[in-house]
Amino acid sequence: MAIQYLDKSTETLNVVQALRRDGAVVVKEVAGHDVVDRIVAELRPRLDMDRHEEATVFDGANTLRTSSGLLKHAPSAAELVDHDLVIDVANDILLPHCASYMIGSLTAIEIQPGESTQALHRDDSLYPIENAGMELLIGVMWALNDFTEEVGATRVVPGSHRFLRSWHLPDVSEWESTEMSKGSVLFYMGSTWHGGGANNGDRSRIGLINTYSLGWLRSESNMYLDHPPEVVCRFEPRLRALMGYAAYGSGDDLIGYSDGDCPGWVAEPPDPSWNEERGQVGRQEDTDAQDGV
Ligand SMILES: O=C(O)CCC(=O)C(=O)O
Repeated sequence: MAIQYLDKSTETLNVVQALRRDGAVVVKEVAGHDVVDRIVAELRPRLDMDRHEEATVFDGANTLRTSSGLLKHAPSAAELVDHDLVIDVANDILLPHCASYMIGSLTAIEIQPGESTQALHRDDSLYPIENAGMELLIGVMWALNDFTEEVGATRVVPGSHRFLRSWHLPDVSEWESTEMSKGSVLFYMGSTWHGGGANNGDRSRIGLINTYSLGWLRSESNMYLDHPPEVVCRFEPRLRALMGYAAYGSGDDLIGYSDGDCPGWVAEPPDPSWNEERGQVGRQEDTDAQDGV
């Protein structure tokens, strides 16, 4: 099975179909070089501050990472984090299982020459549940420079997302290197086995990897501490909501409310029809029915 490479003019449906079938898909050259270069320039000081002091084997001894407050330090990354294509794909994969979703994590990763392979893994293993057919999150890796196998392009095991039980492992030796040119984007399922590649070249590989998780899960990184209100107010309402500055659900089923309602950070509160369709908990009719009224 080979990972599909689609043109940016392709319909979202084709991206979603390939992602569902193979567990991963690349869309070529979605982001312009100007925005990508600006993001790298904004990230540079933060990446250079990573002194590997807390680097684990998983993080890599020759890999620079920055995630905390990523959008504060690299505001241009908002264009990719909140890109229409990403939102369209996330809507298709995640919304059948939640009323809204949130950013799980935002991380820039620079794999430097001399780095060895990162262990293949699934991003959804941090949540102690597995439900067949329900992806808990999706991962989106943007190539901020050219990804080649030699410099550590992300390794992906196509089809590995179908192995829904962690004790039934796919053959992880069947990984493919997702070589892609600068500005391209790799989508993968939370259950898809993947990992960073070894860098045997003479330049580094820089990517921005973001996850989007079901809105009723706790997000992997703490968006509120990483991006306090004075930072978040610089962004558009849709991105603010993705960063958690919006309640999940509506009516009596609100999660993450503030002052009993959707935080005033979002111009448009969530559409309450979602809750009406499934029936709210705690309606007067329910109480009356329980009381035999
Ligand atoms: O850098 C990459 O290509 C993948 C990194 C990754 O999957 C991770 O650090 O969780």
